[in-house]
Amino acid sequence: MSDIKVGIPPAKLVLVTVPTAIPSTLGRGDELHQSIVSDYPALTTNQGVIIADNQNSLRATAHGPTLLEDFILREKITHFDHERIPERIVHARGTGVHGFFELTESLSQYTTAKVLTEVGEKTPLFARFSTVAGGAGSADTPRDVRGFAVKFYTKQGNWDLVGNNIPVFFIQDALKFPDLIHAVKMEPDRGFPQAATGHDTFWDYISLTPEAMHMVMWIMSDRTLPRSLRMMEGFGIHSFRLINAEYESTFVKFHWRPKLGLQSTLWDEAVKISGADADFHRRDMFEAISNGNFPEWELAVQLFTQKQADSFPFDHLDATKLIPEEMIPLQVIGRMVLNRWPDNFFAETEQVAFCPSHIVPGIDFSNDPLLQGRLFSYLDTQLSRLGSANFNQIPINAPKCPFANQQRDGHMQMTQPVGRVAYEPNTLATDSPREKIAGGFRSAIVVDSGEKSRIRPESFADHYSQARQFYRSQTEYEQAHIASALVFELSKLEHPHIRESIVAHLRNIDEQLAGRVGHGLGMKQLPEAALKAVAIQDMMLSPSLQIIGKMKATLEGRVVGVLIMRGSDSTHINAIRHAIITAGAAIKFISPIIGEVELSDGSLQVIDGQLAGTPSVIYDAIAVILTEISVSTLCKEATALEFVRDAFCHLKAICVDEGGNTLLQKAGIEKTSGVIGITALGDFIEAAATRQWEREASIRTLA
Ligand code: HDE
Repeated sequence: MSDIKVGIPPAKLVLVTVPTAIPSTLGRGDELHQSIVSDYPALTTNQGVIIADNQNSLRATAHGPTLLEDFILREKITHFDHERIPERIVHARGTGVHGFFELTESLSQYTTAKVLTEVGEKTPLFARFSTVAGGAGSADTPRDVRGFAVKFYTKQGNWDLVGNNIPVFFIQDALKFPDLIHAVKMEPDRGFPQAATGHDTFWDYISLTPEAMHMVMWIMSDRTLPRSLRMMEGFGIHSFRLINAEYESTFVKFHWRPKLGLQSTLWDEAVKISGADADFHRRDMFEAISNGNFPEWELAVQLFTQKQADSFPFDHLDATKLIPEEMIPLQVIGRMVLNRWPDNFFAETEQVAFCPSHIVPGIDFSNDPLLQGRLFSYLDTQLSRLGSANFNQIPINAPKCPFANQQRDGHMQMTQPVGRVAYEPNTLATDSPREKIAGGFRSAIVVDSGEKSRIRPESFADHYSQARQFYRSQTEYEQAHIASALVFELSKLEHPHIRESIVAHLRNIDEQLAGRVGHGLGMKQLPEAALKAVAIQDMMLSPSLQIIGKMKATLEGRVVGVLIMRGSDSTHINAIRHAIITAGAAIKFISPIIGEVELSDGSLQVIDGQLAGTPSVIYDAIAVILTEISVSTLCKEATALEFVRDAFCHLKAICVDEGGNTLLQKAGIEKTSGVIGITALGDFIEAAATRQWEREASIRTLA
């Protein structure tokens, strides 16, 4: 007999005794495994039968065929074969988190929905953030809209606010949605591109859909390149209605505003992040929650009456339009805190079923034709995705308030109702559920008249005014990014006529923008401006549409990467660590070799990332603390030079000591603004809280 230590999870690591001589006739090949698991709960089949051997299937002889009789093998493989469910046709890649909503201002004047009237009440919720175009296994950081869906488990039933991180949408009518999505997803004959808009079918469709022009401005802006899911806004997009106790209705638009402020990456940075860490956003959220840095958003509303809506220079029922904050101010009514990572990704994040039709008494829909179509689509898609009308019984989807009705049976029915009555009304079961007026859901009283027809109102015909307002409201840096993004995307097209058609639309938005893009695409002459149905309005500028204007000058929630090597100055490192942590950020140490690095005072610093595997794109700012000896080695490492070059080109603050400065010089980086010596740590922290926008013109040709 001999003692053998085996590799199993640390919590259960045990020393076990196994016989050295095992009868060769057993021939199992897993005697070690057998002996160590004896202390664990028994492994069983789905019928509860204890499995004696989970490593070998039942064979006719040692070298013979496997027997069909092996019910254990068949049950296990069959279950495995059916483990995947259809991924969402859109928003397939997502990250879900549990949390709560706390109301801080009551809207009781406007609604009977308790979630919006009971101040201090904490309503549990589940939020799922997603990209739109890519499959479930695609990367987190393509240029794409982000889904922002929240399921509130209120005392009056589940309320799903299924929004995006952009306040407008591509189309005005639900009938167009399948075409839009077919155009943006990978092209059906070739099966690519995955999660990208830079291809012919997308822009072909867009070129024929002028109503998409406002959304095009948003998706070509850095809004589609969020730095973190924790640093983006969310919007319910459509107008909804709030209904009060007197059945009076008020229109409402919902907005989520991140506590950490808005922040995006640059395009080159996002592209490189995709390669460095395809799970960048999911990991960022996971780490924030695990470290107790719970992300938080304010919930704000824009409330307005029909009379006010009639005075808007656009139609609020048109989902390609927003109501500028300067026109109807935002009222903050509560906060959402995300504080618990799901136990099981599939059971919760994958199986959660959001439906805009899930609303509670006191909230109602508007006649926005896009919203009306969504009310059908989501329930329908859950039936195909989750396979049964009983998807509401899956724990993540079940209301947390009592629910009871006479709906019965169906695939995967989990409940076992008793008694002979399965209908309402009845006289036979006095305790069976009945309809109830008090507290029951009532629709808003809306009077509509007109002819039934396939028609869009004339008030939906202005496709360019808000696109212009958005573009002109941006800072010069953001305008340049929009122009560059259009050049990049359109340069990918095989068909020049599609490029021209888009530039023809841009001429209606802003001549200067059209000129920049046309020039970037090598057009000798700009095409005629696209036809427009109505005159374009010059609307008042709205600075609240910027990202830069809404960025918070803070390092809170950010991460600083510090490149060190053996002998790096411990005084510098301690000072920088203290400054970063005091500023509310996390610090990560990077070195060419993983493990521990001995610093100048002999202390050991644990390394979080190996240089080649953790490039500077995944940090918000960097520091480089090196000795003259170590820097001479690093100057020959392309990854080290890229580490500092990328940080510089992505407009990040860089802190260096003398050794670090030598690396910068080798990489051709001048000590300009935002490149700061270790003695001016206060300046570094201040610079790291933002990006060095003025640096950009010196390192990139802005279209
Ligand atoms: Fe969706 N959308 N959508 N959508 N959508 C889906 O439902 C659809 C639209 C949004 O994390 C699908 O469960 C139609 C606008 C989010 O699970 C599907 C139309 C907005 C999510 C569907 C729209 C959204 C979805 C696919 C035009 C912002 C992910 C899987 C009428 C307000 C939710 C699913 C999650 C998902 C249909 C337009 C947001 C097929 C028909 C506008 C955040 O039902």
